[in-house]
Amino acid sequence: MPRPNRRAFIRAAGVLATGVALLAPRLPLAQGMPPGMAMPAEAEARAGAIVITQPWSRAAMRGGSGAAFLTLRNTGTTADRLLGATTPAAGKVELHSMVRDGDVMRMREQPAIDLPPGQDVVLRPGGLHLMMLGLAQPLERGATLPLTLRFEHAGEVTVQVAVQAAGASGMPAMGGARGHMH
Ligand SMILES: [Cu+2]
Repeated sequence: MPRPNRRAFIRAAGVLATGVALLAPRLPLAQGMPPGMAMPAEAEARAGAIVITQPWSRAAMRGGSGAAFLTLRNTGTTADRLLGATTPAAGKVELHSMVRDGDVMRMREQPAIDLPPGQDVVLRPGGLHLMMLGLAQPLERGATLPLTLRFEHAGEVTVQVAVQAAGASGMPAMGGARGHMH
């Protein structure tokens, strides 16, 4: 009877595909980013051993909330932590993670984001992000807003967050390898 075998094979292939899909988001950013990516000079900032790249957000309405995303690379040999952030564009900024609750993903505030030495920590849609609550102004596509990050050891640094379209899933140049974003 070839049928049950075939079914088992399809099931195994499905499990494998799910495994790959789960692993893919954990790849270091450098592997997911096409070479020659256009990046404004101010898009990379540094605080001590922490290098911050690709700060971006999505268009959002005044009074609402918005999420900011970026990559934190700890180039040092000791652990650090992101403790918080502030921006004049919002009343409050919280550190959020996404946790599965049954069939839905929910945001959960956390006190800090761990930055292990020698590693990239990527804040992105569906994962860790900086939640800007009570936007004092609308976030308009093409605009930038200052965001000051506070680290336990590296101190503070202000980055310029580039506002993308409301439904953006990344910086526009990332579309090169993953499909058109505009
Ligand atoms: Cu959130």
